[in-house]
Amino acid sequence: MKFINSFFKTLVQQYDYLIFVFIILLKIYYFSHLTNTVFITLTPLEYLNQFAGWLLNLNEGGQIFEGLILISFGTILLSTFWIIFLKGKLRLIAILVLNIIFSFIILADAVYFRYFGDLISMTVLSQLGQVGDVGESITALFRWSDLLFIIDILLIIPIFFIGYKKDSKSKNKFIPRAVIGLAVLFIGFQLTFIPFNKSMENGGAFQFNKLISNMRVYNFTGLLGFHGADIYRYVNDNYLNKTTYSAEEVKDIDQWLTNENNLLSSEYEGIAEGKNIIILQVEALQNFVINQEINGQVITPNLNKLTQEEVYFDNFYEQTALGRTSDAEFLLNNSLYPTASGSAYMLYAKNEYESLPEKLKQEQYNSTVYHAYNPSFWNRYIIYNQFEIDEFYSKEDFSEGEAIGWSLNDKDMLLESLEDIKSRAQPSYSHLITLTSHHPFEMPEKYETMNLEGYTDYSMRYFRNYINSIHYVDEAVGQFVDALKEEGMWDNTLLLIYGDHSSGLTKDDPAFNAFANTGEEYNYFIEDKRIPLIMHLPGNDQSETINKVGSQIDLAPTIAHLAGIEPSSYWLGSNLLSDAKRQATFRDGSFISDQHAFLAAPDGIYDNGSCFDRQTESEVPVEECREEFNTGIQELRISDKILDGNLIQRIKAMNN
Ligand code: GP9
Ligand code: MN
Repeated sequence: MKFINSFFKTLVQQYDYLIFVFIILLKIYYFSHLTNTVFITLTPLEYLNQFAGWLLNLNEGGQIFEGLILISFGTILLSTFWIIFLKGKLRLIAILVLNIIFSFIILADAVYFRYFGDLISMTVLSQLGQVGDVGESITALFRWSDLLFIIDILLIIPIFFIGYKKDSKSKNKFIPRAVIGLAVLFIGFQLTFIPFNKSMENGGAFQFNKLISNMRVYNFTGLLGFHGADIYRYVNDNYLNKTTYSAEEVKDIDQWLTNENNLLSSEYEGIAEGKNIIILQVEALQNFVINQEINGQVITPNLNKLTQEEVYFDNFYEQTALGRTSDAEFLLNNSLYPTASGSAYMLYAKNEYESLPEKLKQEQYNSTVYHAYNPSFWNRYIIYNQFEIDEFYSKEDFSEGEAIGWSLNDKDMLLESLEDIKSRAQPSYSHLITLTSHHPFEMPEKYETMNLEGYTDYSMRYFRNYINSIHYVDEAVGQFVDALKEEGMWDNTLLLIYGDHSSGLTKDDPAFNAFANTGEEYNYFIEDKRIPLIMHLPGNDQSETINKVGSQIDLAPTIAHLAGIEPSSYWLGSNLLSDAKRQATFRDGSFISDQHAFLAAPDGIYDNGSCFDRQTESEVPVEECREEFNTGIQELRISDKILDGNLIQRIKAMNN
């Protein structure tokens, strides 16, 4: 009885902690209100009802998992339960300090979000000062209403003083406090990890590990959970599990890089020297639609014309991994491989690089990326600084226009980009990244202009959408090329067009299979990765189709070759216009060369893979692929080490 008495007394004495938790929760709620990001959609009563049902096992509690209230609450308890063990002055100070820290984090995130549409991550903090010219405008981002994030700190001090005096009179027993403290820890743990694990199971694990953007992590961890996971990742990568590279090893890699650079010359060397360069990276453009008809209609008339009049690579492959579009960009910019998990854009955003734009800058080029989407997506606005890209013309810079799919339609996007390119000093380097043909390739009906009779089955919807969407994008490319000609820029521009990665149409898609002839394992493997590469070389009027294997990693060395500039020794690709021995190596160790195609087994064991002869398209003994496989694996390892150890910086420091 005595214990129960003192237990309840102690429980009542936790009112200050309760107020504190409630206030932080309110602030987090206010944050999601200001930023218009996910939070609970139920009214408080409905919520409590569902919550109780879930607790008592009466229902699945489906909706309580929507929004972030469970996990937001849980993460506060989890990070502050220890306050319950404190008493007196110490407790008061702890509450105040925690309140100040949390409020500051939430306020900083709110202000940062206003400008970048992103949360402050450890990456951002570790490169403060490089985030562009935001510094001066940060004060302009504050609003009076932001005071709500900190107002209580001033008001709360006197309240605590009253409470503190009262507390000090009563005897505060340890055991009841320990019981309450541990209970709070337990509840915090459950409220954090039950919803977290639930969303990990529901496809969240992929999102969480893929690291597309901070906001996607936030979407199921909540604000404090995001910071917790972010700090954990940072400490783990930089301290706990940091691989160290000895000076010896760094030297060896430097040596290897210098030896490996097989950049032979070609008749086109320097043909684009001092000319404007435009790189047109087309979302999900695969090669199987090029020079093809469906129901008697040409799918990509404009691209086809270019393949016939310009230099066209029909044995060219994409090498992206989980980083999708950003991996394609990464390959173009750095001629390094994407990472095996996550995305290089998120994981290595503060590394030193020797990018193509940086190399071009040394030859007086200015560089701009044009992409009508949120700058924080794929961490672009951060990593572009590392690539020394001068400007990022992103969503808010483009005019409103009609949106198709994810964003502004490609026709307007390309023409508006061209307007801007015209205003740039010469020579300029422009990387245009389209978006209309993004999965699931849906467009307003009026743009679905292809007659796709015979493909109306529901199971064929992606294929159908894809054909219509690519046809639309082809028109956009046609208009863009026409505009370049009208502006008199065509003869003075080096233009490259290629797809970023495959469309995601799979083996199980009957229409895709029949149309692209991908029924056999070998054919699917090739066709799934094959993308067109078209090059318009200024002042060249001979057309050519190049059948030698090439891949995205070869883009930067080739562009440098055409622009007549020295390639970086950190680039792993080689010049596509030369006879250099090449192979397209993929992230899992699979590869395609002129002689062989090797399909790595899911278990990663070499002998379980399949080796094909490209001439006969038939499977041959796996041994025949061994040598090229080893070459590929070696390159992947070097690339991974360069990223993991930030070795470009190390090597530069070493050689200085
Ligand atoms: C958005 C775009 C998304 O910026 O890059 O493309 P994805 O990576 O999903 O292909
Ligand atoms: Mn993409």
